Amino acid sequence: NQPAVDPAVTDTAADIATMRIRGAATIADAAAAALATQAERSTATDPAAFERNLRAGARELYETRPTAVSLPNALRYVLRGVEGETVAALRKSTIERADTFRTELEQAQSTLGEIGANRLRDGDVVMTHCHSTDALSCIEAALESGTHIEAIVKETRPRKQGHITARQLRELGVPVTLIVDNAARRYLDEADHVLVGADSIAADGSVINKIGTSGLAVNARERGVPVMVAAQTIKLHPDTMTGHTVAIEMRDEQEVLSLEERVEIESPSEGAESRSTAVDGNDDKDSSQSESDLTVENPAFDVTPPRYIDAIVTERGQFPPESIVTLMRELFGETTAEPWEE
Ligand code: RUB
Repeated sequence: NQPAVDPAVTDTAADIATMRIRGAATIADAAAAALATQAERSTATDPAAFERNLRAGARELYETRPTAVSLPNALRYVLRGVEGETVAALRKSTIERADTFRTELEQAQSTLGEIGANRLRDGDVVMTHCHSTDALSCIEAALESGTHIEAIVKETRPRKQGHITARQLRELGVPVTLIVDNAARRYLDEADHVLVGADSIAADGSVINKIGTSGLAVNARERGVPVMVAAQTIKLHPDTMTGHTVAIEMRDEQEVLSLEERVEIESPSEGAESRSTAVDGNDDKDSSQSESDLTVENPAFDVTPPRYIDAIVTERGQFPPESIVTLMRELFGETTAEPWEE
């Protein structure tokens, strides 16, 4: 009667869902680590129960956020390498496979960084959007080879991941100009590159990344600034080879509009009393919220068509977006049933 999913895995899933763990590569790393923990701590006494529990853990992780394909790709990689006749052998292979995944992930990011750094010249100004560890790896590699880089960092509403980017770039000694998203077009005149990461890349070369990426890419094209996407191959979305589209995550409206702000828009005359009860969350207004004609939409990602992207930089080299499908076929081949559904 042991719980199917270890509490540590449930905690990781909650951290991913609430974005304490965020960013496609970091999510993939955490998911692989969680599967290793599930294997380590499993009290299953027979191989079938062990595998059932592992699959249940993978499913719980899979269901957290829908857009970054690095998450299912990580789960697939680990689960497909699990082998053995006994619980001990299954445990060992799961832990080894998760370790290999995490090591390769780190290696891929640093190789990608060196490849991406070749596109950056001494004195270049790079405009960033959101926070991408793959994109930062390119800047870090450029700095290591003595190239001076400056950055214009977009704040990235609603969650301001640009602040994480600004902090990490400052730690690397990069001069940073932080701007609100709406100032991007104006500052593109001062940029030599737009550099972003990806949550998923589709077979046609479309890039799915933080909301606002597509508008930035269109403006960059109009201004003649090349757009470079830094993305390890675990960001390639195998389902898109068979015509599936990538699900775009819709997040909580309160990331955009707090309960207090909603009250101010809907009933500005009600004053402080209604504001404080709304913040407490136990005002009657809460229940009427669903009937309100004030709708907030909060998509977390958007799709940038391949024609606005100059290069996709991976650990396997850089590609024009239209040719990424060749690499995808080589790496993923035919898609089969998901291991957590078996
Ligand atoms: C993060 C985001 C990042 C990609 C790539 O969105 O869009 O650009 O995940 O990041 P969120 P990395 O903050 O909603 O997770 O290069 O680190 O994988």
